[in-house]
Amino acid sequence: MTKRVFSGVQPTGNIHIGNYLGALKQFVQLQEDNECIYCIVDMHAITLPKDPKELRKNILDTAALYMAVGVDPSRSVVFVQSDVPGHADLAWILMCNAYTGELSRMTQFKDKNRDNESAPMGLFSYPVLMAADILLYDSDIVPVGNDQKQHIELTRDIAVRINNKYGKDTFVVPDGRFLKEGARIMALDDPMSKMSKSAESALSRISLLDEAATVKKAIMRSTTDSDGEIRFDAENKPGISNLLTIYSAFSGVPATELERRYRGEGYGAFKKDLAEVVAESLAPIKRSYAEIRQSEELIRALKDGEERANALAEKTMKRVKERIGLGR
Ligand code: AQP
Repeated sequence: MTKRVFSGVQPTGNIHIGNYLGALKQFVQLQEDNECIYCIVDMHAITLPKDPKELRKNILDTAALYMAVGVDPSRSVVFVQSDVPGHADLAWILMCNAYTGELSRMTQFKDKNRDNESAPMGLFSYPVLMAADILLYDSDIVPVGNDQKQHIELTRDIAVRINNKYGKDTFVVPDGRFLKEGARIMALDDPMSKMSKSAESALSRISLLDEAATVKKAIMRSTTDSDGEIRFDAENKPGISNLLTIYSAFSGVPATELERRYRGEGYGAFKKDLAEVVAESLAPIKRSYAEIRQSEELIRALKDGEERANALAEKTMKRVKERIGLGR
């Protein structure tokens, strides 16, 4: 049975292989048999200050990257979040049904806020906006990386809470979809932290548009350990295990087979091959991105996506407002 799929990425620049392997790769696979809605979540990007010109450029860059990795706007709805007023509308309704206690427990808020009393309210409440993004489209499945597990749980909790109050079919209760491999790619220079767009060191990540030389530099300098054995052991050998995950995800060769292939080889040879595998996988994405980013088709696709997304969102908002008693 066809399912409704929703997901999004923030247009905060530097879309990296973690975003790709955890989320974007799933976007492409899922469009084969599902009705997919993929959003560039620009309203999430302003929870921390952003240069307006850069933000607008990043929105188009992100949309072009969606298409460059294989998201097809003639099959999937591809649009920009702020083009659909329903997201903010629904977020307010959900906020009135979310608890400050549960939001205070969100680890991403705790990580970014670090007890700062002048942290923007948006940084505190954005998980509710994310819940609105998902519930607005009656989504069944949300393909995301592991770092979003807590937010998906919150979305489910809020949906169930509102369904209990206003009728059980007010919202579809969605499920997260996390890949076995690639759901949590770690930083190359610190395999105990997840790879992130906003990390200060550029050597911590590989961005999808990086040149082959940059990819090689980041991989060759990545943190490993001193025992020299190429073996998957996330707990005791997080660096080499992360590299094995990346190698396996890009090449399709299971980690156990890679362990066998590289038995007795040094980390240097392994890293050199991995750099080639990653650079070769990124090359067609980069080529396709360069074409799409300049084409009129990009703007046309986003305009079409805006219309299709608004039509779906308006239907949900009408139902939800009726249930809650809003309007005349
Ligand atoms: N390291 C990761 N491994 C696997 N998946 C990841 N995702 C993020 N980092 C990893 C997944 O990518 C999708 C888009 O993420 P996002 O743009 O919404 O922001 P994020 O999760 O906050 O990602 P970043 O890269 O760490 O950004 P910043 O530094 O701006 O906070 C999501 O599905 C996410 O799970």
